[in-house]
Amino acid sequence: MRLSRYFMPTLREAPSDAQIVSHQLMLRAGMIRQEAAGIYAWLPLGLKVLKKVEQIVREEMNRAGAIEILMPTLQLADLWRESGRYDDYGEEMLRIKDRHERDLLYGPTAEEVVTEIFRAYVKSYKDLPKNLYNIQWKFRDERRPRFGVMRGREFLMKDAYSFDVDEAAARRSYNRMFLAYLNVYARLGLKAIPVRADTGPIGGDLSHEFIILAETGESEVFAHRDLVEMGAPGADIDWNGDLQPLVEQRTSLYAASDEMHNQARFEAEAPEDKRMNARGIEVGHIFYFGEKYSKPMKALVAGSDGVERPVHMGSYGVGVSRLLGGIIEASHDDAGIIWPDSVAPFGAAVVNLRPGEASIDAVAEQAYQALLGAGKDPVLDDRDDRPGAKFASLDLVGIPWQLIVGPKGVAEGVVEIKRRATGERQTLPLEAAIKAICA
Ligand code: 5CA
Repeated sequence: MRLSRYFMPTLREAPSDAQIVSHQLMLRAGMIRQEAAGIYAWLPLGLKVLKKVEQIVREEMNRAGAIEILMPTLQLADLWRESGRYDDYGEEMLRIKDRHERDLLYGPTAEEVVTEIFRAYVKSYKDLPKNLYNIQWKFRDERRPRFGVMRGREFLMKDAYSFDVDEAAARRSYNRMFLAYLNVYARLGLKAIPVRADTGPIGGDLSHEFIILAETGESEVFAHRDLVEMGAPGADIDWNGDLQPLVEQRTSLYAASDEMHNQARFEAEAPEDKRMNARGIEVGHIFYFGEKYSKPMKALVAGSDGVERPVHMGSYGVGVSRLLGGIIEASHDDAGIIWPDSVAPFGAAVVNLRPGEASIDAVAEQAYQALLGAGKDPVLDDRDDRPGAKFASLDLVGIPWQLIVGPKGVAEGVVEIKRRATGERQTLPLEAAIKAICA
């Protein structure tokens, strides 16, 4: 991609209504454009990062045995009448009528739809367990949409739904998602803390929220400090084995959202110097709710004894679009965003300081082709602009590497590389520079 032909509308100043740094930086970097309160268009750079985050979530879901489907954004009100949630959900639900006066809604979540799909096909315990997920836009008519993609009205969610024969099996499915979530956040460069959580309108009795620490976060957490440093389990655990010890290792340390917090228990379970009370961003929420939907919606499976019983379900949400804001809150400096390599919109930028000057263009093109061949997804900054302005915009949008090609270096047979995260610079022959970037 050549920046001279790209669409990256960066802004010098953030609009004054953007209160938190991630919202300001997403607007300034030309990632999103607000179309209505809490509703955004995704511009090229924002869309690229969104797709990368989505793909990491997808890979970790697949690894943990979940199967991808795609459910519609528009859902029939009648399904929600079956579960009893149509009237309960309140003003957050966007209700729509079609030309036949049928009641539809823009899905805020998909327990009803997935239960309808499941009950149409699965009848026996022999077909269990199953976990179906989708990555789809949701709509919640939030009273106070704010902080950009953090609390949108339209937002992208990964929602997975597990189906099991009984509670013990459902808890095994829950454990798989619990650990898969930790792997997702680790790949995004985030430290997420699983905390015991309230179940709200989804229902059920077992639930965890995954919180990343940030002062601007809307959630409050109380947790044992050691939990923050405890790493993710890693991709190579035995997903079909007993995961309970790995889960217990993490759930045995005190951690609760403010709704679930119990100060006396906190003080009994965590020594004073290990007690942390901080703000954070909820980037995932998982629930086990048993028969809450399967019973009223008659999603029944025959057990090994031939008796039909409601299937046991859980649901597992990741705020995919919210994660972009979360990553930026966790990783930025005064100059702009610092993307982790795993989700950066481009892997490296080749900065041509003299576009139009043949000898410089040739080296820049050679560098660009080499990075392209190495799968680094580079961008070529061939814009006719002051070097200072080019560097500032590349720092702002957070591309992890800059490879700078200018007249002085070309005369000496070298280029300069700069690592965005540390500001560290090296002057090297082109081949060594490519190697350093690809290491
Ligand atoms: N059905 C369940 C799980 S599949 C569910 O809807 N859970 S949820 O309500 O907790 O949402 C899942 C995740 O979506 C949250 O953890 C949060 O990260 C994200 N999310 C929720 N509301 C919004 C919003 N208004 N804007 C952006 N992200 C949101």
